[in-house]
Amino acid sequence: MTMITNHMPTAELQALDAAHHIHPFSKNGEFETTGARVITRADGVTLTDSEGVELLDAMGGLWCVNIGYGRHELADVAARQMRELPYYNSFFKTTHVPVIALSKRLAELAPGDLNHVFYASSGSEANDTNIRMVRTYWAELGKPEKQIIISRKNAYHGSTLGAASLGGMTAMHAQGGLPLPDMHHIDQPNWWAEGGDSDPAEFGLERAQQLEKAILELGENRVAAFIAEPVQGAGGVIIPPETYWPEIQRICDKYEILLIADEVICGFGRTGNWFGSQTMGIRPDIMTIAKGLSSGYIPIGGSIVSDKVAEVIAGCEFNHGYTYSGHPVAAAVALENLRIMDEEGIITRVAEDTGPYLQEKWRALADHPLVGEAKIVGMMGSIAMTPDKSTRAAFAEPGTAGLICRDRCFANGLIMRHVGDRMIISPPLVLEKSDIDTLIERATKSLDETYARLKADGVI
Ligand code: PXG
Repeated sequence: MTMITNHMPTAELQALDAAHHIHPFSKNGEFETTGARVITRADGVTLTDSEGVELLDAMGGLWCVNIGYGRHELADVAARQMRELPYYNSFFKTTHVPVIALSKRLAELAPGDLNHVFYASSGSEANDTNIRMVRTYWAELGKPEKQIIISRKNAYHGSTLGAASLGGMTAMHAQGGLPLPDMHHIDQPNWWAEGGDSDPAEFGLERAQQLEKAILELGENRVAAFIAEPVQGAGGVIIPPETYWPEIQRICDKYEILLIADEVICGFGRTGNWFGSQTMGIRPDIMTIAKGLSSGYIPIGGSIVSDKVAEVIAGCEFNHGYTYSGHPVAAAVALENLRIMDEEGIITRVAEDTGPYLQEKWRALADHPLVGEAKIVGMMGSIAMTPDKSTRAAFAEPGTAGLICRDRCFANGLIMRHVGDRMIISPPLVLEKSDIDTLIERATKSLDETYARLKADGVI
């Protein structure tokens, strides 16, 4: 058998990849002609590919490498834990030290009475847990008809059947017979794209009040929970108007609807606090966590649950769990990641130092002729590209500018993702000021080149 290594020619690796590997969210047939980029190593905020090209990773992998690449402490902890206790479960009245320690730490970090953790290996699985948990909660309270979960159009909550049903992505619902029953989606608070002539504050209120309308229409006795990200990530980093979240909280309180904050992206420092719920001033009953919990070094996710919900669930046998719920190696690595975040003051830097530095430079991108709005909270930002700033016009063919800009970014040594014609960043939180200068310089160059190309093509 041939050993496949980093030293093989790129074309050979690409051919093997195209022959045997099905990529997520991709048109896999294309890899036969174009070949996927082979990433071979990473350190700090920089990736290296098989051709030796270095890329500044302004997406932190997939919004997850919060402490940056190359932290050997995590590898050491994983190796130590694998030697001591590589696996055991917590199904049959057993537990282990890494899961005890991580749960205690998460209870300390999470706001309010969010003191209990149910583990999964990903955000999708954790959201599936949430669906079953909130429905079980109401059933245990004698209200089994409270089944409906309200979410938002264009939301992303994962790819399993349950999580993709919670999500509001039409392209996902179109495949595989989704959504599951008793899922309802209201509009997202995306003022830039959908606000028309309205004032952002009024628009935020209107979008939040859609929740109240939905509860009244569907029946208060039928609605179990509302789920949303504090700031929509994969939907395009949509930072809601300031009026939005207080109104949502008021409505959840008034109708006693459980509030699930999906913190898979916003959690663990991304918005300048441990959790996005703190930044947005909300009091969720459940928080979904994953990604930054381990900085992506190992798969782990979960649901942090309030005393109120946990007490009810504790009264029944909750018939739910994964082989890898609270996996000892994943728990130990996550705990080490949290130690590093805490001891190195990484979140304080996002809140008070490098965060504001990035924010100022990012917002200044709004002066570019192609950029309509440039928004950012903590270290998650987006810019909306438009053919006409004054009318907030969309491109005739959505994604025209986004695709060109994404490719220009790659060519200029920057990984910045596009969602339609929005460009988004979610870099490692350990970005230095010099990295931020490089990021902005490369982003500006890529925007200039995109603008020139759109002009040459007669699109603008
Ligand atoms: N909730 C949110 C808010 C997410 O962003 C999930 C749940 C699901 O997590 P898992 O671990 O099951 O993937 C996510 C994941 C993208 C992209 O291209 C975003 C995600 C995943 C893959 C791609 O923006 N977010």
